[in-house]
This record gives sequence, C-alpha cells and structure tokens, in this order.
Amino acid sequence: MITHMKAAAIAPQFSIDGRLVRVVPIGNGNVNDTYLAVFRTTFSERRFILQKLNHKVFASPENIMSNMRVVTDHVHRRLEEEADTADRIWQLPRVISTKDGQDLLVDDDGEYWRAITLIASAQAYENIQSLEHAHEAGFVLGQFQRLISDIPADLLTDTLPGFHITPQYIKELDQALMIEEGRIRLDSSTDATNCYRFVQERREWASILEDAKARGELTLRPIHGDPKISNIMIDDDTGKGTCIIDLDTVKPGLVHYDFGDCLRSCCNPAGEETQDLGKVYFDTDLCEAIVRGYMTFAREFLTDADIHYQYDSIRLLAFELGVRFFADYIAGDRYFRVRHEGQNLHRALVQFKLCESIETRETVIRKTLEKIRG
Ligand code: GN1
Ligand code: MG
Repeated sequence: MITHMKAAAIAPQFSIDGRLVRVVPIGNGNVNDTYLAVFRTTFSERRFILQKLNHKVFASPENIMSNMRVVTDHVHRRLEEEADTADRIWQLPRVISTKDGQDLLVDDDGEYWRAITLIASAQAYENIQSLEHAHEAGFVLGQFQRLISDIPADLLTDTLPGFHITPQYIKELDQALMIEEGRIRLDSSTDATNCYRFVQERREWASILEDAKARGELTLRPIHGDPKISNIMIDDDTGKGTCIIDLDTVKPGLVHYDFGDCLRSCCNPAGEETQDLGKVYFDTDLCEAIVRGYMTFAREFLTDADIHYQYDSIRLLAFELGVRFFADYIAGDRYFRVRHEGQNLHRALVQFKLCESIETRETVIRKTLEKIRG
C-alpha cells in the first residue's frame, strides 16, 4: 500500500470524533512523513497531524513519545501558570492517543505512527519573510528554552546519541570514505572533492564546543535540537510567533546547538534547498533581529562562557549540517530523504557556502552579539 493510502487507513484508529474526509501530505521534513488529517461530524471539523516516524533514524519510537509527553505536559503546565501575564497565546501540540489508549500505533509492516494536535491559525515558512519574522523566530526559541529549562534531565531519554556532536559526524564521513562506493562518489565530481577539502580545512576547529564542554566551561541543558525556520509557527492574525514544533529532538544538549541552528537556518534568505548557490549568504541584519528576540529570554539564563561561544556556534552549526549532508551523500543517502540523486551533495554545498559567508562576516557578527549583550 502506498504510504498516503496507508495514512488514510491509520488516521481513524486515533481518538478523534467524526469521519475522515481527507489526508494530505504536509511540510518538508527530511526524516519523518507528515500528513494533515481532516475529520468531520455533522456540526464541526477537526484537523490533526499524523506522522509516520522514521524508524531508521529514531531507533526507539517509544522513547520519543515518552519524551514528548514529558515536554508537552511540562510546557503546557507552565504556560497555564503564566497565561494571565503572557503577551500572547503560546501554543504547543498535544499528543492524541489511539482509540485503545496508546501513544503509538504499529501497523502491519512494523511502521510507527502517532497523532498530535494541529496548531491553530498559524503557519511556518521555508524562508524568512521580514525582520519582524526574524525577531519572532529568536523570541520563540528563547521562550521555549526558558520553558523547558527546569525539566529534570533524568526525565528525558537520549533518543539520538551523538546528535549535534560535530566530530562524530566527521568520523562518520571518514568511515563512509573507507568503503569503495564512498571513495567513488568522492572522486566523481569536483563539487564532492571541494566539499571534502572544506571539511579538511576545519577538522581541528570542529570540536570547539565539545572541547569547551569537556573542560566544564559549557554545561548541558534541555534543548529543542531542531529550531530551524520551518519549525517556528507564526500566528496568521498577529504575525507574532506562537509555537515551536517538532519535539523529537528535545533532550539535554548545549543551548548553542539551538542558537547556532536557528541562526544558520533563518539568516540564509535563499533557504536550505535553493538551487542557486549564488544567492546563499548570511544576512547580518536578520541575525541582529533574531539575537535581539532570543536574548529577551536568554539573558536570564546565559553565562559569560555561554556568550563567549555564540559566534562559533553559528559557524559550527552551518558547518555541521554541511558535514551531515555530505557524509550522507558519500554513504549513499541513508539518513536524509532525497528526491533526486546528488540532492544531499547540493545541500552540503549550500551549508558550506553559508559557513564561508559567516566566516567572512565574523567581525560584524561578533560586534552585533556584543552590542546586544550590552
Ligand atoms: C532534519 O526532519 P527535519 O526536516 O525536521 C534533521 C535536522 C536538520 C534538518 C535540516 C532528526 O530535520 O537535524 O537540521 O533535517 N533532523 C534529524 O533540514 O536529524
Ligand atoms: Mg526535525
């Protein structure tokens, strides 16, 4: 059965009133398959998100769901406590159980499905729309990090060991290059050999955050893990941020992984999938707007050492995603979904171009960070 039809067969098994009228693919995730399901009763319509979890990436879907329960229960409680003084309605999806009370449904092929509520009257974008949008992206991330900051670390399982450990991804690249098919892919184009040279030139520096962590300068805190632009929802009516979605990667990590990832994603106006490398650059005005939004909340919990590594985290997360795409291309596209041959190589070129642009603008970025810190 093709996945889309399967989704239509799975949706009614979750605890939703009414009859299913439509299931459509939604979003551009690189890992899970996501659908919008619409149910109707005589008097109302209900929409929710149905997802097939990528079992190859997430080895234990049960742990993903238990983390999701911990995070959503915690954040919903805090939002309720703060509702009277909040400047807006903040949203966060809720897990919908199956009709027999489970968080996950395993189908006949052993695939894992879950359902969550849809965020009302809001949307996420693939590219930043304006300076105000950029400010809201930073604001939403800062607010989310604040809201999860007091989740006890032992309640969260590490669902993706090695996630955002840059030297680990370089090791994976080295391993993929030990296999003949990998070496053939490397030698098959100048784009690939250029990517490899780019990695080689930054290999030593790539452990900068992990070294600071090992020295005890930086400490682990709960983080979102994937705060890219398309995971930040903007309210259709107010233009303000209302929610951060995609909670699969919430776990203890460095807040820098989030900060760097949000900036590398939002400050590239051309977006991650652009075909035109000439349009890829790091926009420092957008950077300033995001950091201002973020620091509204983050000022409260960042230490001097945290701030010291902010610039490097921006450079590193662009570099790291480039390494991840490149290593996956060399390994034969096993992790990130691709629609055509060479897509992961092209995605790597985009991130490396962005990383270079960040390096060129180092002085301006550092000055911006200093100015906002005050
Ligand atoms: C993946 O699946 P998606 O699109 O939410 C990846 C992120 C990358 C992102 C790049 C679990 O996220 O780490 O930054 O692609 N998620 C995982 O678009 O690896
Ligand atoms: Mg994700």
